[in-house]
Amino acid sequence: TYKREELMQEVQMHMSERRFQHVLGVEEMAVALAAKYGASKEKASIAALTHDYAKERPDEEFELIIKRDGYDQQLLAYGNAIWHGLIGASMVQRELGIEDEEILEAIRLHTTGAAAMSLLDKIIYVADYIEPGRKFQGVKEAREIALIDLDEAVAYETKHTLQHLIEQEQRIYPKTIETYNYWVVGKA
Ligand code: DGI
Ligand code: FE
Ligand code: FE
Ligand code: FE
Repeated sequence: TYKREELMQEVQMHMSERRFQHVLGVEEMAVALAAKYGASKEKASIAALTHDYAKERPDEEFELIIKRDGYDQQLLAYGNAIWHGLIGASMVQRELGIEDEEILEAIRLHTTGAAAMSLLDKIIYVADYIEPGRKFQGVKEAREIALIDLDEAVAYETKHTLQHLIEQEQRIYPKTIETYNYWVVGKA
C-alpha cells in the first residue's frame, strides 16, 4: 500500500481532532467518488488525507513563504482560507514527501477550484464540501447532485460558496471568480 496509516498519523499530529474527523470524512467521500467516476482511489485517498494539512499553521509562516518564495504578493491581502491549500501543497510536498503532481494540484485547488480541473481536482473539491460531517443549508442537495453529475456538483458548490462569501463581504480571490465564470456561467 501507500503507507496510509503513516500518512494518517502525520496528518493527525498537525490538527485538532475535529479537523482530523473532517479529513477522514473527505477521504471516505473522495474514495467513493473516485470509484464512481473512475479515478484512482489511492490518489483520492492521499489527496483527501493531506488537503487541509497546513490549515492550522500560523499566518506568519504563510506570510514569510509568500514573501520569500516568489508567490504573487497580492496573496498577502488574503488569509488562511486561501493560503492553506495553495501554499499548503508545497508543505505537503516538502514535509510529507508527496511528489505526485496530480495530488499536489488537487490540494492547491481544493478551496477555490479553477476553470481547468482534472477529475481528481473535482473529486477533492466536491468531497471537501459534502463529506458526512458537513452541515449547512443545501448540503443534502449537493450530495444528491454529486452522485449524478460531478461537473454539476462543482457548479453548485461554486455558486453557493461565492454567494456566501459575498453575503459576508469577504475578499474574493480571482481564481474563485474564474471558477464561477467557467463552471456556473458557462464553458465559454
Ligand atoms: O478548509 P475547509 O474549511 O475544509 O474548506 P475550504 O478549504 O474549501 O474553504 C476554506 C474557506 O475558504 C471557506 O470558508 C470558504 C473560503 N473561501 C473560498 N473561496 C474564497 C474563500 N475565502 C475568501 N476570502 N475568498 C475566496 O475567494
Ligand atoms: Fe481546506
Ligand atoms: Fe472546499
Ligand atoms: Fe477541508
